[in-house]
Amino acid sequence: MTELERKIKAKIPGEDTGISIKKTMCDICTPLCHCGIDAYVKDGEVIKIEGTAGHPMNGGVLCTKGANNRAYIYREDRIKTPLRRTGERGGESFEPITWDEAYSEIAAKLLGTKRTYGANSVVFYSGYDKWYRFMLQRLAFDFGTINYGAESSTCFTANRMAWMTMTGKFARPDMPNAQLYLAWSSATHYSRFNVANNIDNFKRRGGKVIIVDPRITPAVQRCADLHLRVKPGTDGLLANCIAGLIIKKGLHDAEYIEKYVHGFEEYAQYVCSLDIAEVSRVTTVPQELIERAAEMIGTTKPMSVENSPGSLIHQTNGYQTARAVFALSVITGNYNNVGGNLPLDFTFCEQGAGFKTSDEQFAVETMPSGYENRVGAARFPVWGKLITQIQCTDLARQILEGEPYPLKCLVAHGMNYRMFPDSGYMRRAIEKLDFFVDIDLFMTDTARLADIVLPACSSFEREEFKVYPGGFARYYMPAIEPLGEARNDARIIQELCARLGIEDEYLLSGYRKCIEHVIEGCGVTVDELIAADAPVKVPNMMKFTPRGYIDHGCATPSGKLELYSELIASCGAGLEPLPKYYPPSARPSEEFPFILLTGVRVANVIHTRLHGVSWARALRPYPAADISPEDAERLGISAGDKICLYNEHGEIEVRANPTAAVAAGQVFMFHDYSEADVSRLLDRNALDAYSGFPGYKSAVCGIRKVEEGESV
Ligand SMILES: Nc1nc2c(c(=O)[nH]1)N[C@H]1C(S)=C(S)[C@@H](COP(=O)(O)OP(=O)(O)OC[C@H]3O[C@@H](n4cnc5c(=O)[nH]c(N)nc54)[C@H](O)[C@@H]3O)O[C@H]1N2
Ligand SMILES: Nc1nc2c(c(=O)[nH]1)N[C@H]1C(S)=C(S)[C@@H](COP(=O)(O)OP(=O)(O)OC[C@H]3O[C@@H](n4cnc5c(=O)[nH]c(N)nc54)[C@H](O)[C@@H]3O)O[C@H]1N2
Ligand code: SF4
Ligand SMILES: [Mo]
Repeated sequence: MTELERKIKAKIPGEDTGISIKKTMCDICTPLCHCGIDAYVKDGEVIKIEGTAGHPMNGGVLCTKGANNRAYIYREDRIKTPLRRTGERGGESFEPITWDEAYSEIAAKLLGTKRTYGANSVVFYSGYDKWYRFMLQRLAFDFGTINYGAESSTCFTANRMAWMTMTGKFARPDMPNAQLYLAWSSATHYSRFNVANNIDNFKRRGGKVIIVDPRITPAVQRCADLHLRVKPGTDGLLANCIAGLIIKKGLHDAEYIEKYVHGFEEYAQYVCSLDIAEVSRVTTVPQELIERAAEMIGTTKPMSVENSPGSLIHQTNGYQTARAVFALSVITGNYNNVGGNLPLDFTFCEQGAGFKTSDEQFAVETMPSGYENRVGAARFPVWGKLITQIQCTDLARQILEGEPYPLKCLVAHGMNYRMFPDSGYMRRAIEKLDFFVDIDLFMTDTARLADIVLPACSSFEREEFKVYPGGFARYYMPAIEPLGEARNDARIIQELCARLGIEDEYLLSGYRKCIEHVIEGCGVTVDELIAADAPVKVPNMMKFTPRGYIDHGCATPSGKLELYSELIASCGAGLEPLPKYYPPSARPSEEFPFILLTGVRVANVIHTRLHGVSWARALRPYPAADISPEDAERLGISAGDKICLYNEHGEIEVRANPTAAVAAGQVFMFHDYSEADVSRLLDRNALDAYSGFPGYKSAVCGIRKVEEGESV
């Protein structure tokens, strides 16, 4: 081997080896992370990746999922050209077409449908990716439809709604200045490694940590001073009971409450009426631990509270639970104070980077009239009042029933029907559509239902604006050319805008110009960000003054922090203005004795994205349900045995993974496996009446061992 061959084999960058390092980012998981990546590129191909050293998010590290980026972007089922379906919906028959043909067909169909059924019969949708959404929502509104929605109908937004109901804004924990961190559920070492780092650092500098989680998670093992191992779905009762104890002991902040809080008396009356012995029985948390939690929360100041983006609010009582949890920050006077929870004005894509962008305003500027009639807004009135999107958990119903008005076309960026409860129901709805366009990187089971499939780009193939905590902004340039004829979503939106004859000067001028517009006033330009080729500290940061927000009057109906919500009261009968507890929709029975928690995160996969990537798969080679060792023993089940999870909605075959992390009577099963789709076991009507969020964790099932030779 020559010296040069050796250097190429070692992937050493240089002119002689033809290997260069391009700075890009990982978008496999949430925009809360989007870690920096050094992509080693040779002949237009990524041959190696590393975390970017010194990056404000990941500082050189990649997580288990991010390490799969090469395999992910080069997944075998990448779509390389626009496709037109030629056979049955859901089948394999597609023919390649040109972009021009694809756009002509889409524009003709959308405009024709608009003429016949009205613009509202066309729905625009975004799956988990978020970076182009501010343009997509605007395109939908420009087109004239009120129906734009996203995966956010099931993710995080109910937390945002809970904070908004009480304070008028979202709030973030001020962990660097807190003494006590109350983590209402925490599996962040699997789901959000930046938050995991925050907890580890917090603990290292001597902070106290309370974690409320039914499982023993890595955060519990590493950091918890107190672990409340709550029965899933009973958290609202626990939080309210703790509030009652704080008030009864006089540990609440009476001066703060007097000045800033609306509805304290009604709230105090309710929470003080809860009987701790009964609460202990229902929640399974020992009485002395509930008392210790109340003592710690009432006396350790300042306290920051946080709940995870996808567990509490995946219960059918999740929104009220989140309100009950956040109320603890208010009654102790921690809200809007240093080390407590700080009101947050979002930076680009709902991030907390500390400077102001105008993307949310940009998205809704062209909103058509009649917006109150968007999908799901009447069925879930609190959602309808607070969130400027459709509630997608009502989408399949409206497509299938055509009530109150028909929905005929769906243009989706990254649709995944399996993410919805009773996933077959959403699949049937899509099958009924007159016209379905899916824009995705991969030929997924959902894309196979589409009339036209458009190939999208990965984060390595596009330019993208990103913000990071601490006031950082970054403008990534493509590391490689798009694969095949793939185009990035923002370009597709721009081109579709033109083909639909929409005169929107921003959308028509493209992504970069739109970003320039939404970061006006930040004190930095896109050109400067591109030239820096590294995260830049933005000059014009928002200022924080303790109690500054509440002193000027909150953006709530009363102008105060509302424990009694006037917004909910205005929604009419059946909804409760106090954050009162009600039990989750499903209760274990003799027939289905286990609580089934679907989608609780595991370290190696994320939604649909990595199930088919062999590296990721190797860590959990088959769909597996986590159960307690006691239950496994009782049922004669050993690790790796085939078991069947069943309930009245169906059954799936998985492998057993007994683990002491799980308490008896509970089953944890990750979602989106095509061969074992746990969302089929969910009730499509088990939805939170306030937020419309699905009860992904409010289900029950039975477990049966699958005998040799039997198939489920
Ligand atoms: N049972 C159960 N179901 C759940 C959950 C649960 O806990 N349990 N969690 C819910 C939550 S919190 C969420 S966020 C959702 C996940 O939401 P989903 O939208 O289901 O998430 P993904 O599968 O990651 O992405 C959807 C599609 O987008 C494609 N995609 C990736 N990048 C891009 C891109 O840049 N452009 C385009 N056009 N497409 C792209 C992917 O290939 C994929 O096919 O699932 C929800 N569903
Ligand atoms: N590896 C991986 N990471 C991900 C994702 C992924 O699919 N895979 N998805 C991303 C997305 S879209 C999201 S929304 C986030 C979600 O992020 P998280 O909300 O952190 O995720 P989960 O693991 O679903 O839930 C966290 C914890 O909630 C606990 N829990 C479940 N039900 C209850 C309950 O009723 N009460 C209490 N107190 N705790 C409960 C679980 O035991 C778990 O330990 O993760 C993101 N990160
Ligand atoms: S998947 Fe991992 S590496 Fe990628 S952005 Fe998320 S945390 Fe970072
Ligand atoms: Mo999510």
